[in-house]
Amino acid sequence: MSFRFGQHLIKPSVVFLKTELSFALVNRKPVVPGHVLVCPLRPVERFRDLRPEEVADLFQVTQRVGTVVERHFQGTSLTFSMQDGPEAGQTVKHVHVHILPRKAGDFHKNDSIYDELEKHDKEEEDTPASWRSEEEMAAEAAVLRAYFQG
Ligand code: AMW
Repeated sequence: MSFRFGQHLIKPSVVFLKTELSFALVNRKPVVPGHVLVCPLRPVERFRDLRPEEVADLFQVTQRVGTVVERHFQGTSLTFSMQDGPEAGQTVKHVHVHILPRKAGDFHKNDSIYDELEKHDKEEEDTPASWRSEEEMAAEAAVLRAYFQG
């Protein structure tokens, strides 16, 4: 079985957490190490389309995943971001929260991370050659999955 992420079919090997209403996957093109995504299982386009229980689950998963990726990738802070609609930079028409571990000095200007987020998956920049291999993504997902087991 695979997961739907907008127009993409996501293999279970790159998903590291699934709850009743949400799932978390590793990014094929992380802006920083540990840049992951949390999505509702139901493939709706906009945040306003979510039901209250989906919002609650999405944010609970976001909180749990943020804690894990900050620790695992030796961050000291987190950037959470949601691009909700095309004018906000959304490219995949399925609600998702970006979680990005942050460290001192990771960007020359702190808010440059938003410029990077805006352009990293735009057409000219987002060629298959710039994506990580499935093996690398599955290996990262396996390590993260272990934090949520037992
Ligand atoms: W958006 O610009 O819609 O806020 O963000 C889409 C995100 O999804 C980007 O970070 C992009 O790299 C990531 N992405 C797109 N397709 C896939 C995929 N098949 N597997 C993993 N990550 C993906």
